[in-house]
Amino acid sequence: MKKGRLTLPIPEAIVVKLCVLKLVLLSLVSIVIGCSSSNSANPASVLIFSTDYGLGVINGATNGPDRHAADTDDAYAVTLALQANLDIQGIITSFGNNKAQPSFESARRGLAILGFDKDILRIGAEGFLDALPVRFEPLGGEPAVFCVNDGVRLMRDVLDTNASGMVTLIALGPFTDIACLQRAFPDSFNKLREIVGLVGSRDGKPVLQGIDVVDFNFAMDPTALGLVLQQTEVAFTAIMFEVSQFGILPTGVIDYWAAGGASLEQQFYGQASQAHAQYWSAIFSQTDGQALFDAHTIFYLLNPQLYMCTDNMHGAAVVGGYPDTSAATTKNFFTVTPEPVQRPQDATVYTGTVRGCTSFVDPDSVTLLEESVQASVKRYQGADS
Ligand SMILES: [Ca+2]
Repeated sequence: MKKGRLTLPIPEAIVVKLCVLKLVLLSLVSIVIGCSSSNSANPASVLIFSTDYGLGVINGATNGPDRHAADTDDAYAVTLALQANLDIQGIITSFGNNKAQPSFESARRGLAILGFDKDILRIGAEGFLDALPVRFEPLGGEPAVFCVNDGVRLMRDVLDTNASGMVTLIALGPFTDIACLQRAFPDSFNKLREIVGLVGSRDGKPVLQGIDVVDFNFAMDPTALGLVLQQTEVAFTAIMFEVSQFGILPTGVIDYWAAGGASLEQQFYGQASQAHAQYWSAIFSQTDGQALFDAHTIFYLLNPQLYMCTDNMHGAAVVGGYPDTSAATTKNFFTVTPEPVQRPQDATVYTGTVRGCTSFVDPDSVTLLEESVQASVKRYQGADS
């Protein structure tokens, strides 16, 4: 049974996200080696990030209304990909951890300090699909679908200029733009090699350190996830809560970086990570620092052998109401199970087949993830170096 439901003095604080459950407090400040890109399952692949990047955004979390800082884990997924010299051709920022525009600015800053200045940042969805029931009269080749934006168009262009099966889409935020891509440009969408998303749990009701939390990337736009789930052309790997809850960027490292660290890059990433880490540490007493959960997607891409994954699992997105990020009131649940589960009658249910990753093969992999993230904050050297 679940126990210890979060009761905090401010109502919005109940909105918490999938996060870490590492019981061992890490205080080492040592800089350690990262994982080698030679472990990559497909080092030649092209990446697109769909992300609610929030590094350094210190207020307006959860798409605006919450006063606290935005999550910073998306940034560490990107630094892991840069460290491995993966070919990133699109970074689409959406609502989620914050609004889409601040998310874009956050990503621009986070990449600029690393010396990454490719023109691949675009603004994506400002809100969940059902909130924007606008359609257009057809215009030539333009789709009549309401959701298309600069981010979706860049995703289409990247897919259209690369060979089929070359592009992997890393889903780190609400699935709104991904669902839009599938709706508006299905031929482009179907060229995807794979979607690797930070989403899903076995029972759809994750509990972290005794606190009920929500599957944030699903909860922000349940219908969008459902639409992506039910399509059958593109493989979908879900890095699930059961494993993504592990791994942390310790407060000791963040504070060391913020005080100057070993480089200007570390200093910025430390300073930009402090506010959310402090918010997080105040809620989850068994950990101290920033949860790394989005970073798991790239760590998985680079080190698939470290994850326990099962093909052909049954995904079911139960959508019983509007998007709701409160674990206490939500009627939306995304389950990934070896066998089909009972579906409620009073909800829309989207189903599909996914590869579900639920644990590490070795507990030491958590440490390797943490070390890799810490080592990844450094000046970008370019994909050809
Ligand atoms: Ca995210």
